[in-house]
This record gives sequence, structure tokens and C-alpha cells, in this order.
Amino acid sequence: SMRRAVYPGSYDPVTNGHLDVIRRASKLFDELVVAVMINKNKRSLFSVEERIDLLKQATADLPNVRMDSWHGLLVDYCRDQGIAAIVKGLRAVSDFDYELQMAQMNQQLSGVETLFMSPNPLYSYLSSSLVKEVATYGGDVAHLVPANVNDQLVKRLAET
Ligand code: COD
Repeated sequence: SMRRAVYPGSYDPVTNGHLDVIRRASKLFDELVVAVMINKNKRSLFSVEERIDLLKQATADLPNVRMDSWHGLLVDYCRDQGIAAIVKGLRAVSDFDYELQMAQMNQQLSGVETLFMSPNPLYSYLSSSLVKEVATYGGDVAHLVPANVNDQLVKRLAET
């Protein structure tokens, strides 16, 4: 049977750090689903559809990666899709406490396993929120995000 995993996140927007994890994780599974998790309480710069489009363009060369979105619990998505593994990236100790809590909660709720990937040190300081902050004040983030994201960021921030 197919070995599938989900890589969930906000992806507002996708960065080179996410892409590095996607690329590496896609080699370990038959199919990797990148799931944009919808959080109505969190203000986002890009809509869910825009985030999915940016992800699709940036992963076009990876045939076993597909995008989806989900509103609700991640474990319900896993159950719905028959997915047994969650992939997460751990950037630093600061990610660890919360990620461990979520992994244990998800394990306890449904038996789904979480696999942590070490970040590429080139990108381990990268987060969507820092990228947005730097871009907001006119900093150049072209080397931190895929080209399509950089274009859309510049456009979107010029509008606001
Ligand atoms: N290098 C490596 N990994 C990275 C990098 C980088 N530079 N940047 C981010 N990552 C990793 C993150 O650690 C994370 O694993 C993933 O990429 C996605 O990152 P973000 O920032 O886009 O996404 P988050 O952290 O906002 O995602 C949180 C979830 C949406 C996954 C979480 O809140 C969730 O599962 N929500 C659904 C509701 C639910 O089930 N809640 C109960 C949880 S127990």
C-alpha cells in the first residue's frame, strides 16, 4: 500500500525552509500532502487559495507532492485521508516544547505518529512571520522565499 504523510502548516507564505523540508520528506514517502490548516482566529496575509497556489507553483517539479486544505483537527484530516504520519520541521529548541506537546496530543487522540525533521542550517532562522515583517519594512527577502512568493509579497505589501 501507499506510504503517505502529511506536512501541515499555515504557509502564509511558504518559505525556502518549508520547501527544503518538502523536498527532503517527499523522498521518504510515496506521497506527501502539504496541508494548509485553516485557522479563522489568525489573521493571514494570503488567502488559503493563494497559499495553495504559491505552494503548487513552488513544488511543480515534485510529482509526489500535492496540496490540500483542512479546517479542524489535524488528526481528523489524517483519519479522513488514511494518513499515518505527520511530518514537522524543528528549527530550534524554541519549537520543541510546543511541537512535542502537539505530537503527544495527536498520538494520544488517534495513534498518528509525528516525525521531526532537522532543518537545513541555511534556513533554520526562517519563519513566515519574520519574512513578512522584513518585507513589510522594505527588506529584501528574495533569497529566503521562492521567486513567485517574493513577487506576490512585494505586490501584496504595496497594496496595503
Ligand atoms: N526550516 C524547517 N522547518 C520549518 C521552517 C524552516 N525554516 N519554517 C517552518 N518550518 C516547519 C514548522 O516547524 C512546522 O512544522 C511547519 O514547517 C509549518 O510551519 P508554519 O509556520 O507554516 O505552520 P504552523 O507552525 O503555524 O502550523 C501549526 C499547525 C497548523 C500545524 C497546528 O496549529 C495544527 O495542527 N493545527 C490544526 C488544529 C489542530 O489539530 N490542533 C491541535 C493540535 S494538538
